[in-house]
Amino acid sequence: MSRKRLTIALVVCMLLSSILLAACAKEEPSGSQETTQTGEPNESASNGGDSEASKGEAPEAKDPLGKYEEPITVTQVLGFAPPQDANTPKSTTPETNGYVTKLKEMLNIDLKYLWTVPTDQFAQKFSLSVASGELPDVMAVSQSEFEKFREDGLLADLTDAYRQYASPALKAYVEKDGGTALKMFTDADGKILGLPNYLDPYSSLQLLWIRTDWLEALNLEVPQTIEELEKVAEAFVNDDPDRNGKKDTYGITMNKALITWGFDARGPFYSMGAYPKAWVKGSDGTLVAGETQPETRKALEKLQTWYKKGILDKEFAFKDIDKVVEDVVAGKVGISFGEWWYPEWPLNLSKDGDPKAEWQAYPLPSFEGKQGIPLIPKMNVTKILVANKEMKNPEALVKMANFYEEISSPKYADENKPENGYVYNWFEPRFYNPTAIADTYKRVNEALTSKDESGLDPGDKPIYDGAVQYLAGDASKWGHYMSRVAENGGWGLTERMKAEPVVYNEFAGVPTPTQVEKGASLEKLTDETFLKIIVGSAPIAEFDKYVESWGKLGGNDITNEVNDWYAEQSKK
Ligand SMILES: [Ca+2]
Repeated sequence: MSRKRLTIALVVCMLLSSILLAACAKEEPSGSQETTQTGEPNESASNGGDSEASKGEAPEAKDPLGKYEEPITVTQVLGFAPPQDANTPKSTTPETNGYVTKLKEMLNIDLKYLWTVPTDQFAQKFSLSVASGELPDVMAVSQSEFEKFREDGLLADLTDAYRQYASPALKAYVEKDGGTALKMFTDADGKILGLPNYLDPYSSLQLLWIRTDWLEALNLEVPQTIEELEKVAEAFVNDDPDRNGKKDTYGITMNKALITWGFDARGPFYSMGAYPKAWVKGSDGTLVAGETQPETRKALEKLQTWYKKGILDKEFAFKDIDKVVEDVVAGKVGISFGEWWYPEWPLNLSKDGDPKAEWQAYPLPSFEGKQGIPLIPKMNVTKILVANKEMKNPEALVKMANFYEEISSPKYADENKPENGYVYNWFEPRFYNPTAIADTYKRVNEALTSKDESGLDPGDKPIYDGAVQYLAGDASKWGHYMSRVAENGGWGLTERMKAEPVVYNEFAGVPTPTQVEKGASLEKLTDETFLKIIVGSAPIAEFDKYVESWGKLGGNDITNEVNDWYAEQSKK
């Protein structure tokens, strides 16, 4: 599950950063397999020059950026790629990174790399370090690594360090969700063992995207129910919505990976109250695997009829996402379930090919009188910052994170530049605003209404400027405007959906032992069975046999393990 979420975040950021956006441009998959989205911090901590006060017993606030009187050394390891920004001086190395030299100047911390390797060698090198017990002081780790380190007792207690030293800017990010994520990395005694970075869980919310120009061409209304959607989709197949005299369009996109990061079956399933490959709360309060529930059976039955009617592409079971995107861009399809960022890619390309193409987002339709409720992850953790328990100054981890936020603030905008040798993604710890997209959406809309730009953060500016250009008639900014700014656009609707019910994927733990052992073969069984049912090569009754096999082949054990984890969480 976490890999899936990671892929989504990675892809979104790849897409977005290729499209101009500063708010997502600072993104990098590092050796520690994390992916982050960034926003600009909007608070900055005071830069005091106080010397380190003596360690009091009671947690009392200390200067977040207090300079050590004597230099201290903090060790790290790094998997790195060449700087993304072409303006970075060629001579810049991880050791001469502007962040590293500035850290020394401001805090008197010497950052030493035990080793640095190209990103693709990081995982192997890091597991060797783990095996040999030669861990650095500060590490950015995955959830699985965190669990292993915690079980092995390798992690420093960060409670006092965080409570005493975290700057308001850092706290605002780490605890933006009210402390839920932080609690996941706090042990049973209340000791904070890791500081999480995470994304807004709503960033994967499913919406219904429809070509409203096709609706208008055929004199159809926006569908509110699955039944109406089916009628619209049939008309898109049979009634020549593009008016070229050929039967060359189909209704709804889907690709061979049914549950993935785009152009897939999540939207139709969720609309019908089915949540395959998610752990949702069952009627007795325990967690159940969505793929084995009666709602999923019913949804598969419906998808089977859609396939038969030609609403789904006859070739979808052979198509990956790229192929489906080609259909969208070529104007062959008018309905696609998906996320807020579709206008930025690839709907913008569909519009480039056909300026009349109008894509609009709507909430999930209802099914049999019940409103479709989208699924979102309970938690979307991208990486966890931890300290080795041997580390002499664990508070330095927190102070370094404070430093990153400080240096990212507008105050340092002239100094903190690639041409000055600052390579942000070689530096850890970096924490980002989990609600950067939502915050930018809000500020940009306020500025558009008031015509006053003074409330904008530096990262908002390109989005604001693009919106102004779009509103003045520059159609090339449509994708950008419809994704991030328009009230009826992708994020605008996502933001409104925050007031509506959601279903949570409740399991946010590391893979359970049986999942590790049998999860992949169970996923394969699920994928193959569902595809066979949808394309009609197996009858719906196959589902009942599947549910039985799924349980026997490890699913029942996994369900127990997942519920053990769940019971554990509720005790915290
Ligand atoms: Ca046609």
